[in-house]
Amino acid sequence: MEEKVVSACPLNCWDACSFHVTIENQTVKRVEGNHDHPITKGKICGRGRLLAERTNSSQRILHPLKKINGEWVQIEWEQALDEIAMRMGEVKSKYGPTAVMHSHDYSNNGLLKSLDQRFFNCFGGLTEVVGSLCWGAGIAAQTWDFGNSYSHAPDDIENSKQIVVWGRNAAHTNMHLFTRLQKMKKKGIPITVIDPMFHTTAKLADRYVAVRPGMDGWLALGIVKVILEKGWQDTYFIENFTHGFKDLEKLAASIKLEEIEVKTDVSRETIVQLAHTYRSGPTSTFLGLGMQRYKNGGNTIRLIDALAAVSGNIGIPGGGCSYGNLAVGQSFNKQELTLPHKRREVRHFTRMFQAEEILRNKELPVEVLFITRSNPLTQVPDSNRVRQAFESVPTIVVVDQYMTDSAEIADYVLPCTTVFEEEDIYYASMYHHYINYGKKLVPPKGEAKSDLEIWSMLAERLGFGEEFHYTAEEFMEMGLSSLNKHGITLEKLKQEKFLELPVESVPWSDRKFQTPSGKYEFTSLSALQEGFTDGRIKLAFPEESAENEPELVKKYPYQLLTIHPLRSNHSQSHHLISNMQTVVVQVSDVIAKNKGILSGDEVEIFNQRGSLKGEVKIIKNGHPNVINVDEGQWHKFGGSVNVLTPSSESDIGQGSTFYDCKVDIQKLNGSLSRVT
Ligand SMILES: Nc1nc2c(c(=O)[nH]1)N[C@H]1C(S)=C(S)[C@@H](COP(=O)(O)OP(=O)(O)OC[C@H]3O[C@@H](n4cnc5c(=O)[nH]c(N)nc54)[C@H](O)[C@@H]3O)O[C@H]1N2
Ligand SMILES: Nc1nc2c(c(=O)[nH]1)N[C@H]1C(S)=C(S)[C@@H](COP(=O)(O)OP(=O)(O)OC[C@H]3O[C@@H](n4cnc5c(=O)[nH]c(N)nc54)[C@H](O)[C@@H]3O)O[C@H]1N2
Ligand code: SF4
Ligand SMILES: [Mo]
Repeated sequence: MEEKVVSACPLNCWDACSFHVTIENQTVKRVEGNHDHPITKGKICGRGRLLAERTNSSQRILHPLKKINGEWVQIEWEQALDEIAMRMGEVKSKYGPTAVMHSHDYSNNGLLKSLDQRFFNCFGGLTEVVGSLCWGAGIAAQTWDFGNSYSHAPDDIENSKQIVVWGRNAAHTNMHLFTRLQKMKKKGIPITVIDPMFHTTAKLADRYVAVRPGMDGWLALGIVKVILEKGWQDTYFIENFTHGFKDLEKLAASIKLEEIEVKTDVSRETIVQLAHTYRSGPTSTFLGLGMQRYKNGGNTIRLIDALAAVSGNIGIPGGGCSYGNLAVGQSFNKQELTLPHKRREVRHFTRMFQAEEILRNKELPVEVLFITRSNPLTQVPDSNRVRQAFESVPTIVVVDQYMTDSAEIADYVLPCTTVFEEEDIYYASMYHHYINYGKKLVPPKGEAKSDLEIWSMLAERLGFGEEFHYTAEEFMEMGLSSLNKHGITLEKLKQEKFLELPVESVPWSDRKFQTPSGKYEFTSLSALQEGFTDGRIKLAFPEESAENEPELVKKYPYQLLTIHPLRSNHSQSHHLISNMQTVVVQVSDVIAKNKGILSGDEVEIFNQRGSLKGEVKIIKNGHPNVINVDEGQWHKFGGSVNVLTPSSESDIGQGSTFYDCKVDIQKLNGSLSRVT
């Protein structure tokens, strides 16, 4: 008999959707949207629906595997865990706990997933990856400017008179914002999209601005300049609630609008129109993550924040500069879950430089590498280097559901459960502030175990088992303990399936900012405290730009973007969708014309780090210098575009610089032979 149960999407995504999952004979049949959820309202995307297939697929890893003489051999859990624990113990007594490294990301948004930190803290420490491939520069920027990164509640868009979507491909990545944009458009609210790619979100816009990649900060300063020249700024807000405005004024005065036009490829007329947009608000700005994945990314976001502040759009209904919504994750009692006081020694490698650090640290080498909730061989930049670094590590343990590129190079692969085979609380610190409950719905396939079970069994063997002598329920209660005073308990969550967190719908409406001065800071005092020489906003160029690297750009003239795929969360779907198994190289019509390239041609794109072959699809109307290859492709289907991207770090926040990347392109003769 079929049964429909409420569950939740675990994927790293803006939307944190609520599901109805149909179960029959202990098997997941279908995943659909839950109409009762106030934000996600019954609509989900293909990635969510595919979670049924992710659970049922015959490609799942069903048993622990060990690589012996280059071949995978199935072994018992007991053997796998005994051997891994013994190796960890040996390494710890010889070198200390930092000889064990944990490379992880956030592929699953479950609260209990943070228990990996409890495990390593109780182990005594580790080499930990810090910073973010995803949004580090922008989070640091907003933290400097506002003291935190908070978003307006989704429905507050109803109060906007102008909407600017700045570097967020909502149609592909944030479907419930897209639905709201469509609604607002119908109501006649003007929508502006600023993005070098003319994608589905751009098509919806009333005004589309094809900014030169990495130059959004300059554009924002241009708009500020016009606002100040015309006297359209919110003087009351600036005088009473901000710090450092004079520095911003000086920066604006230091550059001519003509220069901004030339550098950004945006005309004066458009810049003036954008100033009007910010003047005739409330104007809500939805920042994406695209324009901060550059060397100058932090300053870019600071300049856009500054524009929202100068134009009086902070702390008002229908306004805001919405990026992350950290208030969500900050609501939980993570201290009690992760026990940070237990760690004795820790070494930090940034996510961006994890490969370089492994290769560089010869005196205290990484002896054991754990990879969980991530697929770094595909997702971390400069993947040839990542491969080289990881292959130099004596023991690699991967916990995953599938034989990914990262799993392929491991010594042990431990099979883990999918969302429907385990219980957890799901949330995203991105778009809305509801948390969802997900029950265990079906038995694990094969011998798969949850991450929590795996950490618990290893902890037992390593002598700190008692720290894991709690049930999943008890751990969830621990995490929710900070919310009990607001009436949020596990019992209530289980009953209602989703609950609204006590998070403000219109952040900063009291004009009390979490910065050292308590004001909005155009010049950041936190920056000074963190040891930066001054906290002023800088007007900088991307790293791989004609201004910074003229010789390099002569050799590799085209901007390579590597945006997120529509039908996959990063690398998670390609093996399950047959027509996603090639590399598609999207080339602007201008480049294609210059190079005599036609749609369907086989091409190679290359730079100083690597090369990648793929089939051309011509794109139009965006910035003329852009080539895009969606990130996430598997080695066996042609390979990850990260063979080309730079491992560098953003100006602030230890963020990535994936899109700060130049390539050249050449047409190949003959048909594309796939790597198998
Ligand atoms: N379908 C799908 N949805 C996803 C994900 C996925 O993998 N697939 N991943 C999830 C995750 S982890 C994240 S972080 C979010 C990301 O959500 P988004 O920020 O919406 O997505 P990105 O693909 O990172 O691309 C950002 C956009 O930035 C644009 N861009 C690139 N460079 C610049 C620039 O210099 N200036 C401007 N203005 N725009 C620029 C790109 O053209 C693209 O449209 O999406 C989440 N949702
Ligand atoms: N070129 C380029 N590269 C990028 C980006 C880009 O825009 N361009 N975007 C970056 C961004 S924003 C992000 S967030 C990162 C994402 O990087 P990752 O998080 O490494 O990417 P995923 O492909 O989602 O890989 C997650 C892996 O975790 C596994 N997994 C899923 N659920 C679980 C679980 O519960 N437990 C365990 N142990 N494993 C699980 C999946 O099977 C999958 O193999 O990629 C970054 N890489
Ligand atoms: S991937 Fe995002 S949009 Fe799709 S179902 Fe999951 S949370 Fe919703
Ligand atoms: Mo991300």
